[in-house]
Amino acid sequence: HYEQQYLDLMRRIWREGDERRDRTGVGTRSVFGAMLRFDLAGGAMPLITTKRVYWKTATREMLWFLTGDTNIRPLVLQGVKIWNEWPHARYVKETGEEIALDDFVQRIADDEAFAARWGDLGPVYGKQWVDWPTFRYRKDGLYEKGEGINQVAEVVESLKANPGSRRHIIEGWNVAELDSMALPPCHKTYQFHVADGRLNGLLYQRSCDVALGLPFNLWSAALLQRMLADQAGLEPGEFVWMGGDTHLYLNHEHLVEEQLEREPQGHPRLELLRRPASIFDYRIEDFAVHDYTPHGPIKAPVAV
Ligand code: DHF
Ligand code: TMP
Repeated sequence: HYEQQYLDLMRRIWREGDERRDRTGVGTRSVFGAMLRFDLAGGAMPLITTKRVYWKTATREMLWFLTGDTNIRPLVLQGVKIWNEWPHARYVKETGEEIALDDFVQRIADDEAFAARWGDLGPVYGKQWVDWPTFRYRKDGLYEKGEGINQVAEVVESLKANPGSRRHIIEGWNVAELDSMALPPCHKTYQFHVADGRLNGLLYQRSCDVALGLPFNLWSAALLQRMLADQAGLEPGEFVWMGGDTHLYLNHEHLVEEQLEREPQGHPRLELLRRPASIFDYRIEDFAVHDYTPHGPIKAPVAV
């Protein structure tokens, strides 16, 4: 079963990973350099079945990236909670006001001006993907703001016009802007490759929370690959995931133990119900998952 790779990685990190303090203070066990490979032929997806993964939440996040937005308010209004902790932590730190997470999120939903001031994550994925800032050097030695670069649109074009290219890349790691981001990008580089009418994809993730982040990241990367294939008139090929610092948080022990007891079940498939005019026009209703009968959810705290 395709998911065995994920479970093997989890087991290996828990048994053999280097135990260390990390930025969050929670502590991790970590290995460096890991690879997973999945065949997406026939609509297969690397969706984890040994716990319930909220693929619609991850899909809404991907659609939000493609809008170029970096404010959590549109996610909050759809009930997507996965980015709430970071603006909340910044608010508490900068104002000294000890507001509870739920109350903060309610204010983001209710108060547009408050959300504009406090809901933004900085120039994270969405901004870099569809509006990578450019600056032109002028004769007088100053820089002038240029047009932003839409990397996603350019990849769709290059897949169609020049499929054999080795430059189909979407990059999130804008070195000059890292310190303005709530979190520097984890899933930072996507590369695509066309062979035999099939679209292959590769994600390089510099830092990976295997228990909470990775199930979302696998789904989302394969989803992006499917949308690109759909837009470029290609069949889905292979998806390769590569991790740098690949870790488990020490407070995820209960999850690791529970999940490694479970057996993968079934082979979920993703169906795209409609082909919109561009990659920026997909809606949540356009995605249907078949044959997903996962084990129950396993709750675990996210390290902020
Ligand atoms: N920080 C850390 N430490 N780990 C992460 O995985 C992470 N991911 C981020 C931002 N910062 C991060 C963005 N993605 C969850 C999943 C993905 C995600 C953030 C959080 C999460 O908490 N998942 C839970 C609940 C899902 C839900 O409530 O919808 C899960 O059980 O999958
Ligand atoms: P770091 O910036 O210190 O590496 O911390 C980021 C943490 O968030 C790390 O545990 C990896 C995790 N993460 C994912 O695994 N996937 C994601 O998509 C995101 C945004 C974060």
